[in-house]
Amino acid sequence: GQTFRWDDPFDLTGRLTDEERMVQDAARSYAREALLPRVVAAFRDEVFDRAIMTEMGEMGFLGAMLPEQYGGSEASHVAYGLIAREVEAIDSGYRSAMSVQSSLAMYPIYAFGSDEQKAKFLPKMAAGELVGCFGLTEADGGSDPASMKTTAVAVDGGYRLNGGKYWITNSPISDLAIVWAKLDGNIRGFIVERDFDGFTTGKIGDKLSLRASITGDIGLNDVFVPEANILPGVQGLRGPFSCLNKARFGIAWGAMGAAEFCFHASRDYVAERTLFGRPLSARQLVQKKLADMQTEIFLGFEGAYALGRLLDTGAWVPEAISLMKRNNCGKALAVAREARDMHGGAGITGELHVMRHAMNLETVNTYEGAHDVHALILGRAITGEAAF
Ligand code: TGC
Ligand code: FAD
Repeated sequence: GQTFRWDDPFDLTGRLTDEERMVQDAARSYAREALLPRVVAAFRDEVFDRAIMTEMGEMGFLGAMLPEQYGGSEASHVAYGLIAREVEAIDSGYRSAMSVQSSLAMYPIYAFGSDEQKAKFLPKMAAGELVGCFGLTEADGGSDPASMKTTAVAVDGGYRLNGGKYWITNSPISDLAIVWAKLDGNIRGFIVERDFDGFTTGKIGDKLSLRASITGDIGLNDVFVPEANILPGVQGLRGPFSCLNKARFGIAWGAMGAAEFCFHASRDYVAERTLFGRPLSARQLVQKKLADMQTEIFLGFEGAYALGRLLDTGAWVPEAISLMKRNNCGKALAVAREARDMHGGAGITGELHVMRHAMNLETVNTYEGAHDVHALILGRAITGEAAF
């Protein structure tokens, strides 16, 4: 007969393809051997090591779902999710770097770019040689991107861009930015390259969350973008939202990867910690907390897995992504906070990681559509009334 596996109760591993298992093993080894040893200092010092992009490129993690011609391996959505799970088990900021490159910078070029744009940028981005960022959010209200003020005006040979973006992952280290701007009132995507005049990026400091990820702004002061750099294949909010669909799906896996780390850490900690003559693990209250964590984490993975299979076959809808992004981020944040509590005072230290996960997940619960914004997306689908 089968035995209950506390760390894989629904045999998720057994339902992966051989290829997906290989990707998972590679991502797990890389994350534990290369990322875990540097994360405590990176978070403390608020630095992102640019070399990580090159390493992830070598590992084949960047744009993994794209065809080989563009540096990918036609990995499944589930494989992409598994990479996010393993990387975010170490730090949400490292997963951010991967998601932005794959889903928010490479994907729009792949889905909406010209053949020339794909050939010029994608292989180098897959290798981590070029870093991309995604500029949708502006300072006046991230939840409402339709209200953006950044504009593009058609000029001889191209466009002039004016405006600015705020809260942009990787912008200070990026070689190119996918900038969404209004051209005659219509949202269009532009590939803005580092050396274009009038393009500036500044670092946002003093974050108390996602400190191992670099976040910045984008300034666009009369930036000339040649005709060759507009994304020809899409108009309107469907452009940026198509990228967000992919990234939000990955976050549904990643957030649960962070929660899973916290669950394992808590289980280990309570087994070691003896109080009132017995280990904490022998206490009912503690066991209930572990059971609650396990339940939320593995239900979250099941949902993410089901969604991944739907994405692979094309039978998905954006609302299902909102449901999983919202649920898994909210639940992961609750698990990380509980883990911090179960570690007592030691839970606040950097070396035990759990409080860093909780702090990071505050951002993860907000970006890519805040928790309540996804509730409103679902609410609109349930009732037919838009309540934004
Ligand atoms: P709405 O009327 O709902 O839609 C406008 C047009 O867009 C289409 N659309 C979608 N297409 C594809 N996929 C989706 N998920 C789509 N959602 C909407 C829609 O069909 C429509 O097309 P058309 O042709 O009819 O015009 O637009 P709205 O303005 O009412 O939007 C409402 C709302 C709140 C749902 C939306 O604005 C929203 O999702 N807000 C949240 C913003 C957000 O997620 N920002 C993320 C910024 S990037 C980021 O955070 C990166 S962090 C990365 C990291 O570090 O990991
Ligand atoms: P607001 O939109 O001002 O929301 C504030 C609060 O109001 C939230 O609780 C929200 O749920 C709530 N709210 C909003 N609308 C309603 C409503 N109608 N009814 C009730 N409540 C509502 N953006 C990018 O474009 N690219 C990036 O790479 C990127 N990286 C990021 C990295 C970090 C570290 C962070 C913190 C953010 C990043 N973002 C990025 C921006 C992110 O997507 C936004 O922060 C997010 O969309 C929320 O926007 P906001 O911060 O302006 O909050």
